[in-house]
Amino acid sequence: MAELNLPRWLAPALVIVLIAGVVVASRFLQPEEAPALRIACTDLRAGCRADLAGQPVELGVAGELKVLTPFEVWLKAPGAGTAQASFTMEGMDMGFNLYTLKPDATGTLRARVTLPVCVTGRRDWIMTLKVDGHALSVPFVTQL
Ligand SMILES: [Cu+2]
Repeated sequence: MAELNLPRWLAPALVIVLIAGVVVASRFLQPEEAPALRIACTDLRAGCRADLAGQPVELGVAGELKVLTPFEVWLKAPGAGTAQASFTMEGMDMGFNLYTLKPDATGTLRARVTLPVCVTGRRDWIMTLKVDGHALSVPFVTQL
């Protein structure tokens, strides 16, 4: 069996190249996201304006903000590509939920959402809207 006569530095160099490759690849696979911009919206049903990455957007809900009752999330974000909504509670994972907003005839992005009941009885939610990689979060409280 022929013995490979490789230079001593080759193995460590390959390890370094491999690590660098993994680091670069993970950046592309999981791009670092800026933390969601938290906005206050006193009445989501009336709608609110916000600034998302320098672009003015309008958002709100239509229907009753109640758990187990479908309501609609709407977003007016001119020029936006993809938008998704998800719902959590502060310090509490409320299970996987992700809604893709689809444009209606006028270009308003909409999704029909149904929230689950919180096992602890809490009603304080945080809606996070992701628009083209920028996130906006809006706390709200569901009705009884
Ligand atoms: Cu909860």
